[in-house]
Amino acid sequence: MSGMLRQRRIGTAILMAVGLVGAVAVAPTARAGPVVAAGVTARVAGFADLVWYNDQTGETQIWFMNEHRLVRRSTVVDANGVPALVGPPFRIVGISDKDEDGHPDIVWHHDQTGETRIWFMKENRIVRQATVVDQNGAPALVGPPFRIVGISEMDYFSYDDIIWYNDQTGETRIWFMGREKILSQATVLGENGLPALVGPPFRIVGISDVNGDGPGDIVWHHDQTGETRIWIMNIDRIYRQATVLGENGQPAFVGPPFRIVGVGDMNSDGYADIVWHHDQTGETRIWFMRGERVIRQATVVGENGQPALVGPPFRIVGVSERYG
Ligand SMILES: [Ca+2]
Ligand SMILES: [Ca+2]
Ligand SMILES: [Ca+2]
Repeated sequence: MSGMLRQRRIGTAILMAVGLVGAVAVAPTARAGPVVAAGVTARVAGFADLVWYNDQTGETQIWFMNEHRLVRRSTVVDANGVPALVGPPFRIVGISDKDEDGHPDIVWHHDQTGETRIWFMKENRIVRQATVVDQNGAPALVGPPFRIVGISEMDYFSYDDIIWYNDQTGETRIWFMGREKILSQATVLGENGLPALVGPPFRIVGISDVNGDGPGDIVWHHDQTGETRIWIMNIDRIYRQATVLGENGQPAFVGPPFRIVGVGDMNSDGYADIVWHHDQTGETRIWFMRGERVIRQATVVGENGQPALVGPPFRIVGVSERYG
């Protein structure tokens, strides 16, 4: 990717990459500000956007955000400017700036053929489509019991990576990507170096850099207790686990009708935030995070400053991160 490292990957993340992880104590509050290193094309993290999908019409709609404020909404269109309407068996499985051009790209999975397809976007327009391929250039077709649970930068190398979960074994698997090509694969390992196998009632609800050190972290939710749990990752290995704490410092247990619909840095401070949706009122609520701690909450508001309440047939299918 021609040296286009993200700013926030510079620093502790690189030390971790060369095996100094044990020597690096990352205190969230002591996180250094953006640093521009020589020879690196610096990028400024932007606000994450929300992506909605209409189950009836097949419309995909991007909400360009400024923190919890909706700036404008746009329907995704094809190269000719015509709304790109897509339905089952294709399903949106993640949003990411896969080619790091500052625009969120949309990742689809075909439930029957197992194809993973990427829409490379410029704002709300599809500029290129590609099928994910293996090292030999052949389409990488994968289906149940594996399913895609997130797209995130896991190794701070090359492009955003695709994370799979195996519903039968509880394995979490990472495809390290070079644009649409799989460069390598790895099973997520626990602190003890063995595969970290987890099943229901825990469920992966989002993947993004929660502690601000670069690599994406894996966010789980417990369907019964309402606990939100984070695997702080060092590439494919769990570095630390933490339960999300509320503003009062106590574990924050939340369950239905609130549901986590994505994780991404909504206020551009380097720490991923947790986005909830209320199934009954249509409220979208953001937990602004500092590591595993909620520091502030806000309801998403529309262009008029009023709560933007949206429900079926629309649902949030992903939270992007913008760079540039
Ligand atoms: Ca990567
Ligand atoms: Ca991280
Ligand atoms: Ca944030």
